[in-house]
Amino acid sequence: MPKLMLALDVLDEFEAIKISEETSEYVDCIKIGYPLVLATDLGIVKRIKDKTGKEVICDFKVADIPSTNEKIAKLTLNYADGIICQGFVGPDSVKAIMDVAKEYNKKDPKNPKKVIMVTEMSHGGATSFMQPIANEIAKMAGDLKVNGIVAPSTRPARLKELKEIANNAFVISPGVGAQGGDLKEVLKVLDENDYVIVGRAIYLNENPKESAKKYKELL
Ligand code: 3DU
Repeated sequence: MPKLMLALDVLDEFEAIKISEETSEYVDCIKIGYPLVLATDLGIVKRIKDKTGKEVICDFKVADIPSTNEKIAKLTLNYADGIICQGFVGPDSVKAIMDVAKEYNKKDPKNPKKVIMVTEMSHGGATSFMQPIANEIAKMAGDLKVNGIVAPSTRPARLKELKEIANNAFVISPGVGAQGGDLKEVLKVLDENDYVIVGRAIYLNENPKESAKKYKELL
């Protein structure tokens, strides 16, 4: 049974806290990204963690040269439990982030920071440029031993292939709900170490708690 990761892409702090508290019974982890952080500030990560006690992952899809990736990772992991980066920028850029995570983990080994790398994205346009190189990116994820990869629930066959290639990395997978991914097919691929990401189908529902409960039960 994979876990449920809430993608909290709302643009208002009050709403973000309200939804994360209401759904926390059913949600295993919360993912926040540019929408919420730019609408508030990076401290929102800590405020959500304090209110819910959940792990918070920052989806910044970091994709820069190593020295800039390092700076972004230092600032982000000061608050967040994990960070999402792009793999297409190559191993040195990803390693720079992993090195920052290692430094934090030396100081606090009980709460290890997670580095999660995007392989192939879930939207249609990802088939143009990302899909042709995604298997190699997944192989790099396995070689580098990143903690996790992002792979698409909108393409269960690709999800399966990328998970197999990335080896020991857990998978966090967007695409179920608003993007139309078939949860039944996804559940044939993912296991208890993996996460199904659901955003709009929960936070835009008139009753986010009921929707989170429904997804938790379906998982
Ligand atoms: O489509 P939803 O509303 O369930 O949200 C999906 C989330 O996952 C959202 O935060 C989006 O930015 C993120 N995501 C993808 O949708 C696709 C990817 O390949 C990677 C991240």
